[in-house]
Amino acid sequence: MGIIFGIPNQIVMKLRVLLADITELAVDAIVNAANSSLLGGGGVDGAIHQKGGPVILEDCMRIRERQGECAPGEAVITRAGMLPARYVIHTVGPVWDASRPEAMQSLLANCYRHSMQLAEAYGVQRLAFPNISTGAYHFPKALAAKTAIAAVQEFEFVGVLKEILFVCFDEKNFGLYEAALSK
Ligand code: AR6
Repeated sequence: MGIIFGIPNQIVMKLRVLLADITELAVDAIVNAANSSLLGGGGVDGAIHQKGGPVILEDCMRIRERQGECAPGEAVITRAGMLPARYVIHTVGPVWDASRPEAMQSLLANCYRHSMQLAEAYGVQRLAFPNISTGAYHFPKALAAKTAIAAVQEFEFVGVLKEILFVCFDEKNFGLYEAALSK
């Protein structure tokens, strides 16, 4: 299920919008809306660690030993444990600050960009994103959808990624993505 949209000048890239639980998708990689600690939390982060099992946390701890915390806008990759996906790309969205909307958009766009860069470096063809920062981090949903779609449409793909899925968990986000991509 879902709706397929093409990016006009990149005919091989498909964008899909789904209303689904991202932990159930058998894609090459799913993206986690993590926090800087990389040690897990609630929302989609909690669901990914819970269903994927301890392997994900083990890999996150190794990354922390190597590089410390993950800054907002950055991304790291781990195995996916018991999840049907092959990898989990953990990115840290910005905590919404209404006094700095442009900085917020730029950080959120970086989450998408850095996740796609990492995905291509690992040979990922199908990548699924949740609606990063629109839960506990309170980024306004309409602005987040616009920012996410622009980041994907403007990304210079090297040719590895074939399909990007925007996985929505609520009707409001699903409607926003559908409307934005139908234009
Ligand atoms: N599948 C797809 N989307 C989901 C799922 C799921 N299983 N569960 C929730 N969502 P949030 P944030 C949606 O709060 O705003 C965590 O505690 C949810 O409806 O998960 O980036 C982290 O550890 C919303 O649209 O992430 C951080 O501390 C979207 O995922 C903090 O929350 C993001 O909501 C990150 O906050």
